[in-house]
Amino acid sequence: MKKIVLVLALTLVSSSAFAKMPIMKAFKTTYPAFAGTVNCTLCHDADKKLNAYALDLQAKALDFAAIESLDSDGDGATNLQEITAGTLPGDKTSTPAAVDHN
Ligand SMILES: [Ca+2]
Repeated sequence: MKKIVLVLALTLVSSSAFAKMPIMKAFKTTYPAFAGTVNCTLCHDADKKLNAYALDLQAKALDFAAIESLDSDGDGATNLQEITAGTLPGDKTSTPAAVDHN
């Protein structure tokens, strides 16, 4: 029974990691100047669910350019403004200083 649980756990971890890699690689290819700033929080919230940016990206078949002008998280900055500022386009608490409402 332990072997089955271990195999299932490894399979879930592996498939989850593989699911992330193409998006991370595509982001780094699309925005090479900002490749060093990307991590899992680009597309996932604290509960590891897809955030608003990821859902918009998914709706546009992973076409980053198609959602650059959107404000996925509704914080007043476009997704492209967030990417170039190094903030998170799917997290409304992460906002470029120029549009920081706090
Ligand atoms: Ca944001």
